[in-house]
Parts: sequence; structure tokens; C-alpha cells
Amino acid sequence: MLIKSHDNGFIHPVSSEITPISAYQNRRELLRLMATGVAGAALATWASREAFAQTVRPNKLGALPGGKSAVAGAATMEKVTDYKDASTYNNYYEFGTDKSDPAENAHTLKTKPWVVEVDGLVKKPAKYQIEDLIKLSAQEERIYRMRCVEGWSMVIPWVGYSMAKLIEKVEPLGNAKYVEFITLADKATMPGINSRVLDWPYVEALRLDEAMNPLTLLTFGMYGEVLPNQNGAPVRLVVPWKYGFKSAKSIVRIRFTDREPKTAWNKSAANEYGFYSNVNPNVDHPRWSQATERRIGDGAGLFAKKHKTLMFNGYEAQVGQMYAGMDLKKNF
Ligand SMILES: Nc1nc2c(c(=O)[nH]1)N[C@H]1C(S)=C(S)[C@@H](COP(=O)(O)O)O[C@H]1N2
Ligand SMILES: [Mo]
Repeated sequence: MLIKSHDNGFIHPVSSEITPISAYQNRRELLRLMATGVAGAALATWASREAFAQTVRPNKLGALPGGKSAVAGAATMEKVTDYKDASTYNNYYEFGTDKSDPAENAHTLKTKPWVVEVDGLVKKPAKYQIEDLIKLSAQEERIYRMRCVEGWSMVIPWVGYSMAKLIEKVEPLGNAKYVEFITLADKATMPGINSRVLDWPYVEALRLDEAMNPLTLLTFGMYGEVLPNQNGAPVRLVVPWKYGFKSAKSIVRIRFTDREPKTAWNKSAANEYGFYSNVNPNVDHPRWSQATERRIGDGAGLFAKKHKTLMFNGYEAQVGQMYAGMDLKKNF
């Protein structure tokens, strides 16, 4: 069910889809029980998870300043991906191109001090210290289904607030049509920058209405803690109806513009990565089918279950109308 807001015409999830944190924790527990089928096995999972938390994560990341206030519903009925998978199977090419590279190398990233500059076609350009940006609005935990164009997916509890909150603060001018997200490119701390795989800095962009959509999350944490460096600390974008790469990590500048920006992946291979990059099971990537996906954590090999990929990654009710009348085969 959806409601339309009076002010800007964007669709918001109804409040019944926003579950309080207490209910969510029970539900997460319930899902684990359901997933394993046997209470004993579920308990074993809990136990090993606890052990993992103590051994593999001795330097537990700090609690998020500002904390979390609510959970937005969308994909919450699916099992949440284990923290270990979400933090060790990453794409962050500034730290190497293997999935395990970012977790190994990103410790060199210095996330303090950190400034995010917001400029371009806005009435109130500003430079935000990361501490101030975090406090700009109340943070929520949102469990989003994520899908990479390469064919794998995860379900991750992110923490942040709608990008719209920041956009409202800086007041875009009437001619602003796109928002560009420019990320850190630092030779001294990022070994991958020496390779030519992409044109640095890594840049992503959204149309203004996409950036304003309440689902678009300016993200500071995951699993109730600050982001691990490999997941894009100290601030990244999460756009759950688009392929993972639209979620720019370690953002240093947000620029409002009237022209469609050139994004990193589009520059590297325009025939493979379009500007929109909406998750769409009906439009294949030249090298990968987009019809199904492999959920990380399901296990590998022949017997791994394939999940059907959903239109707009399952968020069609919230975002579909933004693309009404557009040919999504052309605007892939
Ligand atoms: N700066 C930067 N951001 C990036 C990338 C990158 O290489 N550099 N990779 C993208 C890709 S391809 C994906 S799938 C997601 C992965 O996010 P995750 O590691 O948190 O799952 O980050 C995106 N953001
Ligand atoms: Mo990706």
C-alpha cells in the first residue's frame, strides 16, 4: 500500500510498512528459526554468530552517533545476510578488484577528519564535517535487498537517513536536474588507484527525483554500527532499486547539475553500464543474465538456489512511476 505525499508528489511507504526496532529484532530471530527449520540448529547459528562476533570482530566498530529510530519495511521478510559476508565480499576497486581485497586493504582509509562538500546548482552550498552530516537528520535502520549487476545479491540492514533530507537543506535551484556523487581518490591510502580499471575518482549520479525518492539512503552504518571501511565509510549512498554500483562509497562531494553526469562505469563501458542501471530482469547485461540471482550466503555450487530477480529489485511500487513512459531497454 502506498500513499502520496502532498508536498512533493513522491510516494512514501505507508506507516504500516515501518516496523519498530523491537518488532524487527523478534522478526529477525523468527526468520532465522524459519530458515533453519529446527530450533536446535537455529540456536547453533546464534551461538556461532556470537562466537564470530567475539573472535572475528575483536575491534567492534563504534555505535552510530544519532542512533537508529525506525525500520523501513520493503524487503524485511527475507533473511538478513551474515555480517561476515556483507563485509568480506565487496566491490570497492580503489582497494583492489577481487571480492576479498577491500576487506584486506581498506584499513588504510582515513575516515577522520572527513568533509563532504555540497555545491553546484543549490541556494545553500555547504561543507559538512562528517559529524555534522550524521546529525543532520534522525537515522533509521532499513533492511534493503541489494543486487549487483554481476548476478549476486544480499539483504543488508543499513543505517542512515533519506538523501531527501540533505537535499531539502541545501535547496536545489529550479534548473538542477541531476545529483553527482564524487568519491575519494587518494593515491596514498588507496592501492587500486594506481590501476587503470576505472577513471578515478569513482563517480555516480542520479536524476534529482531519484535522489529525492525516500528510499534513497545517505548511509553511515550497517548492522547497527558505523560502516566498515570496505563498505564505504564514512558515508555512502544506497539505492536499492538500482544495481549495486550506483551506491557510491566514501563520498567527498555532492554536486547538483543541469546535465546528465558521466559516471565511472558508463565511462569505462557505455554499452554495458547505462546511466539508469535499474534492476530489470528483462534487460540483460551483455555478459550476465539479469533474470535470476545468487543470494550470498545460500552456499555455492550446483545446488545453490537461484532467486528470481524482481523488477526494480522488488521496489516497483515505490519507484516505478518515475520511469513511466521511458523505454527501459534504451535507458538501461
Ligand atoms: N567508490 C566506490 N564505490 C563503489 C564501488 C567502487 O568500486 N568504488 N563499487 C560499487 C559496486 S560495483 C557495488 S556492487 C557496491 C558494493 O557495495 P558493498 O560492498 O557494500 O556490498 O559498491 C559500489 N560503490
Ligand atoms: Mo556491482
